[in-house]
Amino acid sequence: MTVKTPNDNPLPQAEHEHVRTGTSPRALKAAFQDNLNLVVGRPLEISTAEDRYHAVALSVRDRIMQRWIKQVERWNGANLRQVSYLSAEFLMGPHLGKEMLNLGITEHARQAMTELGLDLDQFIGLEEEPGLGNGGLGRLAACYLDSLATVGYPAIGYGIRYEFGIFDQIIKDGWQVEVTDKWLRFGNVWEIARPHFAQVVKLGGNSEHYTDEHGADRIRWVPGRVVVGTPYDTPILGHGVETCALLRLWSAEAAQSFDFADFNRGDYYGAVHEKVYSENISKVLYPNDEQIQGKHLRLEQQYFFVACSIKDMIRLCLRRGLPIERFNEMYCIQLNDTHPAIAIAELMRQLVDKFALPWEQAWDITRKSFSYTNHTLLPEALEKWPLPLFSSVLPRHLEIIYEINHRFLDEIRIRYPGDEGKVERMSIIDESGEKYVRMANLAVIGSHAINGVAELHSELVKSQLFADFHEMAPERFHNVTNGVTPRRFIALSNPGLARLIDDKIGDGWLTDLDRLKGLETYANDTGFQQVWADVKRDNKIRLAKIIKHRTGIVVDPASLFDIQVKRIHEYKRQHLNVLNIISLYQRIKHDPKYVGTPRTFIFGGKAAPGYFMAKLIIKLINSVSEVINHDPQVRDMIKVVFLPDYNVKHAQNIYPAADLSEQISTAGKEASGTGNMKFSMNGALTIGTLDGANIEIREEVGEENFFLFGLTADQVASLKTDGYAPYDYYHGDMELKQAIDLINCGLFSHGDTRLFRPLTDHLLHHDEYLLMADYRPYVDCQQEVDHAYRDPAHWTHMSILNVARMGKFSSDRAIREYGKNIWNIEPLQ
Ligand code: NBG
Repeated sequence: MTVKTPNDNPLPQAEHEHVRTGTSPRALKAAFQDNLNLVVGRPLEISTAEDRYHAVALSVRDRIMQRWIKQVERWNGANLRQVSYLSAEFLMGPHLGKEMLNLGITEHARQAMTELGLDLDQFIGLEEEPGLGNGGLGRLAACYLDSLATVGYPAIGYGIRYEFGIFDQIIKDGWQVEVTDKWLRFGNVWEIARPHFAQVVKLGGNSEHYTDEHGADRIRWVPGRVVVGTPYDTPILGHGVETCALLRLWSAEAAQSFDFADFNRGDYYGAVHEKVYSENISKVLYPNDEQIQGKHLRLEQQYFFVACSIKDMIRLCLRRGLPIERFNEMYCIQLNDTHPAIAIAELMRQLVDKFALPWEQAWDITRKSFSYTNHTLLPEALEKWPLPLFSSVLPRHLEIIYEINHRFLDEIRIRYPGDEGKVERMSIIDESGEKYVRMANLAVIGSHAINGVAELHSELVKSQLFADFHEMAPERFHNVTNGVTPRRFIALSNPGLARLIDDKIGDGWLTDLDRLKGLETYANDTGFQQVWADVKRDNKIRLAKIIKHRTGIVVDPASLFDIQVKRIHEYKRQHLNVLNIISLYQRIKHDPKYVGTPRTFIFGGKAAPGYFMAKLIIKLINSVSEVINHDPQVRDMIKVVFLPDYNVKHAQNIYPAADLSEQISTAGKEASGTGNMKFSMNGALTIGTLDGANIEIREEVGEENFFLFGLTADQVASLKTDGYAPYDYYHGDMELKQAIDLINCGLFSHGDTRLFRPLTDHLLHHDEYLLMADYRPYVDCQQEVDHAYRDPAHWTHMSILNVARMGKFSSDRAIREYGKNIWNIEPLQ
């Protein structure tokens, strides 16, 4: 078994039996009963399932805390450089199952529950999803914490404890409806509040000059108001090790002193208002894919968590006895996209205003501390703040940014005399129209290392997005291809597959994913192929039940499960998938003798609440689903399912059941993708473009084991410059024309010919993401998939090879690359 049983550990018997920390079934049973009675305060007989979940979770938490305590001692002992991973999002997924897996106690816990007549899996299923992220970026941060802990780098993930995470999605009449996510409703057993480490954060106001006690001219920030950030800590245990990472999330509260002042003046309601206003800062996660430019609260949110985190680092640095001048020896601060980029100005403010370091020295410390990961090239996703808004929230930071910019642009003018175009492009301040602060430029200028998240993306970062910066300092640009944790996405999600792999190549692969290579030898072994296919079939049966339960749709587990789950966005092209489905539908309708591979098309994903087109795509999927699933002539050949509320918890049932993974973004638009890795690790084959990490996945698994189609990033670019005419494709391809016409004639909208017009009109006249151009190659490639699936032995062979060759995509590899190339740090022993 992968899951090392605690009996493998050379622990004295007494430790296995200890109620708070022991890992034997007996100890776990006693712990559960203790926690249920003494902490939850309920007798077993009348306790609810939630009570019992709490008792199990508390028992697991005790065992993590025991390891965490040792970890703190280790950190404090050694003068180690520590990673501070600053991220506005951490999409952790439910903890219980994963923590038990990493502790290696799942089977013992299950036995303990069974002896009490209880079902462990029911409790695992009950946990609320802590949805503190939108999608890939937040989930990546969570995978990286798991790997930081497993590899053994000292690390803290700093973020925001949103009261409301990503909304829950329900589907009404085919439309997405957003419901607030109340993940904290029943409390959160995994976190511990640390009010004694709370930090005060200033906002608004102005800056002023003053003379200090040595007669020097100094500047200070006189805030308009202050809020308090309280940290909530969740230790994240690594797999099969004793090391943990820490997730420290800040929650905003009103500053007491302000309240009292108002109370004394008798302004009770004013004080309450202030409290509510302050708490709003960490109230809700903002969606991505939506313009955030004008959102005052979002800027406050970003600054809030960054200021708390930088102060926390300074506190720890000084506590360790290091002078502030050595801050960068203790910390490498990773900016997960530009959301926390204001940290650069904040550290400068602390060093210059508070610690009175000379500017040059402060800048040197700052640049040595920071590195920045870019996660997107989409221009609309690049953060910039209108100057008036910025200066109203962060007046002192704006001055600091001006100073950084002024010095930087002087350098540019010396290096490139007369090139004012360059100066304009590289400036932190966008002055082309209304003035903005460009956070990406600040991040690049203030970091010693900048990286993209897949090879192609990193190349485009260098050649397009930051071409001027790259030309000036190429050595600062890196690539670290994303990775995902195989603990959650293989072992926990797909225990059947994990067991099968263990049986063949032994354990150890979960923390050394390259060992999966050992499976290659068996790719042609018919016996092995059979058990491999059995595991897949069982997973499909499991998903079919979930689909039935959640949508009422009955699907055939023997059909090809063709799955596209991810955020809904035009560049990800869920509607290209739909066009293929409609064409297939047409073909079956028109040809009574049609033979093809029966397929179940499964979609899942949320659309940003303000993103009209994405919401219309969801409606289209559901409308097509309704018509096709009810048509007796086709419904045995194709089914279309939209699974609502795609999140980490649901994803764990989806990846293992996929035969085909849809990764069909317009080349050059998907920075990396990580779902593509999770599917492939679970034995799905990919149909995809040469985009993001698809390219590297294809390189690894072999081009013969990957269904490739579509324009390359270069071809996309030249087609656009040469003048792209989507209409020509429509007229040149009968099937495409029919598919679009069918949508427009109201077949999928009860005769409403206008409903989907915004979508089809956009495709015919603009088609920014080149669906029309990629339609034919995509549809043809889907035909190849059809043929391939009809040879089960060969399909399984390809599936095995996909898994066997996924070693590169472990987040452990990615984290080691960061450690070596960007952070220059050593793991704890
Ligand atoms: C996303 C990209 C994905 C990538 C993840 C993680 C943002 C801004 N970017 O392609 O779209 O896999 O980041 O790097 O969410």
